[in-house]
Amino acid sequence: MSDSRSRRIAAIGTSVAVAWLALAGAAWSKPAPPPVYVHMNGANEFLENVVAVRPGQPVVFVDQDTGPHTIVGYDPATGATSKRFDGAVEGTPGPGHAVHTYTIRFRHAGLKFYFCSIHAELAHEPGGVTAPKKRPTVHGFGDPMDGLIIVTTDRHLLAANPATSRQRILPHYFGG
Ligand SMILES: [Cu+2]
Repeated sequence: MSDSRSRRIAAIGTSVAVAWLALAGAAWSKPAPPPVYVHMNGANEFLENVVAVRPGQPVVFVDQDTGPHTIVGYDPATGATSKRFDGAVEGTPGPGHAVHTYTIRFRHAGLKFYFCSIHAELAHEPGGVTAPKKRPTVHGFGDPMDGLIIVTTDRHLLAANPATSRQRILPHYFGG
């Protein structure tokens, strides 16, 4: 191969690479949706117990309690717990300390039910439905520690999230 020909091929290769990087850059620079945050403290509840997210959008569970919690997906129709949606977070001493978080994303639209297995337990109910109940030994306000993530592209549902779900740390929600 002549020198000029290999230079030409190298030049073509370079411009293809530049074009590819420009395209890839455009794809990368498309802003990813910010996470939706769900907070926990000593009240043993998920503060934003129903939130909507887009497919692929991260849901970040933030433990601002001094104690640990788990986040376990389940199917109300079968009572089966999820192997993939199965998180755990440690507590934190309080403001100014690191918080532990658990992040999950869902690829497809749907309803993702979950509960904290430390503070709630699944119970079979009439009609074949399984639902979390507060563990009798646990402090709380009578409600089980559970929640629902609606995975959707519906902008009305997405706009209905509570304001606190846009904030990673809630300054006044530590302890409880
Ligand atoms: Cu809990």
